[in-house]
Amino acid sequence: MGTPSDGNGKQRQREAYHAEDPASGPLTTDQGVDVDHTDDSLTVGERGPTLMEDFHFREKLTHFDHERIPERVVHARGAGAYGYFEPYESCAEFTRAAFLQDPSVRTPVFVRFSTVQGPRGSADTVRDVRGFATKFYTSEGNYDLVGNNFPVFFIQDGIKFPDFVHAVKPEPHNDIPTGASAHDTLWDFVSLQPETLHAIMWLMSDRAIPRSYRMMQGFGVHTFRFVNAEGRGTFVKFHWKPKLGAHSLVWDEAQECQGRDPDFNRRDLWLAIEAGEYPEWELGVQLVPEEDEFAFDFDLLDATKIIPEEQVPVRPIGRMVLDRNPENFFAETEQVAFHTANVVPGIDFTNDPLLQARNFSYLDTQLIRLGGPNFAQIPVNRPVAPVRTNHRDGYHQGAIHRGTNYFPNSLGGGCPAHVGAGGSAFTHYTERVDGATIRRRSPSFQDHYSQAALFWHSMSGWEQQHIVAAFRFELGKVDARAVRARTVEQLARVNGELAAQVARGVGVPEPSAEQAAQVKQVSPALSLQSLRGDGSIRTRQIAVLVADGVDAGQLGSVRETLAAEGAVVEALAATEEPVTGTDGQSYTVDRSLPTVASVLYDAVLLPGGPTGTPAVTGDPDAVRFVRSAYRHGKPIGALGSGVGILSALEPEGLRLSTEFHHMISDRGVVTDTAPGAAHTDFVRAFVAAIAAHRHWGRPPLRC
Ligand code: HDD
Repeated sequence: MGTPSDGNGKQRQREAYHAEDPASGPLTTDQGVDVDHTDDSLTVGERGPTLMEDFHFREKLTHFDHERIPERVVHARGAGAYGYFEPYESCAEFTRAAFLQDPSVRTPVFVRFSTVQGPRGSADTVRDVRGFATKFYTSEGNYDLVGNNFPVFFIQDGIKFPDFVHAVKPEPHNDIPTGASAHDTLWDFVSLQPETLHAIMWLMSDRAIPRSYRMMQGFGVHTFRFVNAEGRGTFVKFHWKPKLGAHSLVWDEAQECQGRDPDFNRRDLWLAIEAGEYPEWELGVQLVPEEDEFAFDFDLLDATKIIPEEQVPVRPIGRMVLDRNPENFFAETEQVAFHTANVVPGIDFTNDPLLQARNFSYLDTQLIRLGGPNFAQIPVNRPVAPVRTNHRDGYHQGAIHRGTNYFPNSLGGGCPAHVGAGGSAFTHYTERVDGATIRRRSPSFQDHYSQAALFWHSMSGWEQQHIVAAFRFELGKVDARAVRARTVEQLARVNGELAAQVARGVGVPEPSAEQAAQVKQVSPALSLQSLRGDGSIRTRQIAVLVADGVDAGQLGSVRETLAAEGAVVEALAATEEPVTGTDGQSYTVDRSLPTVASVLYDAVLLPGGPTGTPAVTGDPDAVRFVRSAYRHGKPIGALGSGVGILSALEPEGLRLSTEFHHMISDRGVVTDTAPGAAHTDFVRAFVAAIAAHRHWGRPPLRC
């Protein structure tokens, strides 16, 4: 990597950083003076006043007092990781961007995932958009793709951003609610600003509660422009598709998870990378020739619209792998500074008014957040490309600049000089724009309902049910009845049945559905059902509930297969004492039931044996565990006596294995009462159930 001053600076900076690492030598002051004692301040006598001359005390406290910087006004809570991007083939036909030319070139990246509404200390599994921001350290300079896990945004023009953010953030009089959109001001805004509706449909869907950052899509949202070496432009939309598929939580589970493990998504990312299970996404692009700019029934410059994948297919162009956790959260994840205007030759903007506003806002915000104009010198923000500017001085200037600081100059040998025209320089795309100064939204931006309806109609039955439940939950938390009613009236313009169901749930009149948007075709690509990924169960967390008397043969066979498939299997028991199996051997317990909960796992296995699982002996934690997994649609495997606990819960109508019927798999509940080790067909069915993630349409439990 280069530095603003010279090529050796980076190395020096690194050395300095490590010299400051307290682990690598004796404790010193900021001035490098060794310290012999940091536990007691300097006082007059053992019980007397503290002395001003204790410079070590004063320095320590002063530094501590200034440890916090302003958190991001949005996307304050996040988690990041390093990795690399590599293209599948050259994209030279469409873009000259160097990092998209050669499949043998790996470009380093840093990615930060985030929630939007909550502060730094809020929980991970809130209902919210997730940020998906990628910094590519390319050979031509840094390129930032600052996207989200939704392909659309809530507003069309960035001048509305402060209004939208004020509305969704905690209310100003009491700073409530934290990390939630279920409150009056957001829904007041939504009910008055129908352009929000499409993104609101996404927010009410399960996309807003991802199971893992590793299992969610990312989108650049805006229409950007690729520019090739001949200067020809092509409109482009960016898509990240996770290799593991896109999977979500259910709302009840997400809420419990906020208490059980507020760091659920952050921990998941960290642990997967530590375990060498590197998350991977495929980068895809939708390309639209410039001459087709007006070929759609929406405006390509409108960030509240998608181009349905069935209309313009997503073309895979490369893959990104995250393979390294940061070493210091503050230095890297907190101080990383993304900016939509960080582009490289070959990638350019369009006149999307939301994007234009962002191109102002991101630089502006870093100036205060990171304390001045030199934040690009912070290691995580530094380009690998050499940096030579005439920018000087300012807070936190780390470079020792030499020579002249203006252009043109002769005294500095004319350096830094311009590169010649047509060379490696970024050249803004030449676009002719005519028009009178005007403060008015284009009529082509006015249809706010068609794509919200497209989304609704493209959902599977269970996804629609979850959306209705989410609207009922959110509006049910809104005190102002008029706001509830107005929102439902807006929903009636999306879909009559949706509006009616929500209206019934929140006790407002059912509006007429006459005005509902017509949908000519659906987009199956929008449903989570179409995003199953590679179908593997790698990194899924499987709980095995064990107790003394567990059938050792069954435990061993299923455990082995699950582990061989890449799943993470944990044995849970009433306490962390090892349990004794039917073979007389002792088996390790990974965690005790009171310290965990079903919401922290993807599936549960109940092995057999006379008293093989704690659920059989009526352990209330175990019974709650199984009940909760069942309600959340999670795969449950039960063998021998383990099946008994399921029958005791009386899922009326669900088919379970009996002595006459061996392995039975019904809506993700896989049971087998056959004696002996787990049979291959049981293991296969259980693995398939885990790969499918969740199972809907289960009958309720009677007990
Ligand atoms: Fe933004 C942060 C994504 C619209 C102004 N935004 C931020 C982050 C992401 C996004 C992922 C966190 C970056 C990080 O991890 O540090 N924002 C989006 C997307 C948008 C969008 C996908 C619409 C397509 N944003 C948007 C608008 C504005 C901003 C319209 C202002 C006009 N966003 C900001 C910001 C933030 C930010 C205030 C807060 C912290 C930061 O920039 O670095 O400038």
